[in-house]
Amino acid sequence: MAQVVPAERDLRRVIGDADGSGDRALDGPGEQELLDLYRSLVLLRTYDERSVVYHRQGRIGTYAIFWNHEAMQAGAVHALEDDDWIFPSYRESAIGLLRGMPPATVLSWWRGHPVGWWNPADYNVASICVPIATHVPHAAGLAWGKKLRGERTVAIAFFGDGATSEGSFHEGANFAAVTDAPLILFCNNNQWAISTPLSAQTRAAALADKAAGYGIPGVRVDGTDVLAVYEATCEAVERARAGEGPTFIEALSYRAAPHATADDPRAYIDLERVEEERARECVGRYEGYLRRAGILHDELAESIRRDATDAMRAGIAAAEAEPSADPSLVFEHAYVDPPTTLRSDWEELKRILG
Ligand SMILES: Cc1ncc(C[n+]2csc(CCOP(=O)(O)OP(=O)(O)O)c2C)c(N)n1
Ligand SMILES: [Mg+2]
Repeated sequence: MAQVVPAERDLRRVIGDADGSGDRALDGPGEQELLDLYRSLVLLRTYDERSVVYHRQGRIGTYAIFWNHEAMQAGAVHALEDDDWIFPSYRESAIGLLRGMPPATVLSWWRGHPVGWWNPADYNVASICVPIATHVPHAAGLAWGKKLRGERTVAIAFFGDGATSEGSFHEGANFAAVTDAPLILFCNNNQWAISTPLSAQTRAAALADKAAGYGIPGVRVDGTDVLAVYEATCEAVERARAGEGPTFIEALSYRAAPHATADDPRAYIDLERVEEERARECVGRYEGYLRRAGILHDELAESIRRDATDAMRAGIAAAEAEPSADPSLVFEHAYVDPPTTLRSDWEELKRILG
């Protein structure tokens, strides 16, 4: 049984300040792996920034922005093997790109087109979960199942600070704990659930302290430090593969962009705090670390950015080249006997579409 204590107050860090003080070297990854991690960060950042533009141009629908969450996503995924399962929320919509999913697929999802719904088994990436926390029990069940079959696969579920107040989170966490399921509960604590601040969400001093209630370890990391996230997730993966059960990771940041393209946070957020967070955003922090270590230089950074931009250009072109979806799909497959209102809605839509 793992020793369970309240989570550390100090956030784990590997990347130091801009002057390099506090930089730490990691044992595991070599230069190539460190650059691969940078490539992933840039790909996610480019995906996110382009998506906001595509939304403003009317080319995708409402979009959940993940600007400055890239370090949590890339850091955690790089600690996994390809057989391991990822359960994303809407905030991690593009995480499949790190498993080779084409940008066109995720863009199609945000366009509401059926080709955006991939087969989870193709990438070991579950469907994007929009209801808060309902994927936590799914991830716990998958992880337990893998364990029962004697496989070494682990699963990771990403969710927000707000999700820790949901019943599904508690059920999933408890279930995973009592079955010693190889699960990583990864909490993106950006301190906001749309306009609800963390202070109105919980009386816990730290979200990671909730882990003690399930008898599992809770770890706190700086969510904008991709290497701290990577290191903490590697340790959680190791525990899970060793049969020691789940770990709760709280990655702390401050949401520096609107919740989604339909949100205007100026009405509720601390704008000064947003500016501070933007000044220490995660891609720039890691870029500084790599430059100080002599691993990254202008030309290489430029070519990595260009590759990501090209991938996005090709992605939106491919998504827009898809033939329009059949609108009847919206009405099918939910009911054996559709209610009369649904039938009349469909008749009306057909009339409008001519
Ligand atoms: C079960 C459920 N209740 C309410 C909502 C509406 N909703 C969408 S996003 C959101 C905030 C979630 O915040 P958090 O868990 O912190 O994740 P973040 O968006 O900050 O990544 C809410 C309440 C929902 N999607 N599902
Ligand atoms: Mg949140």
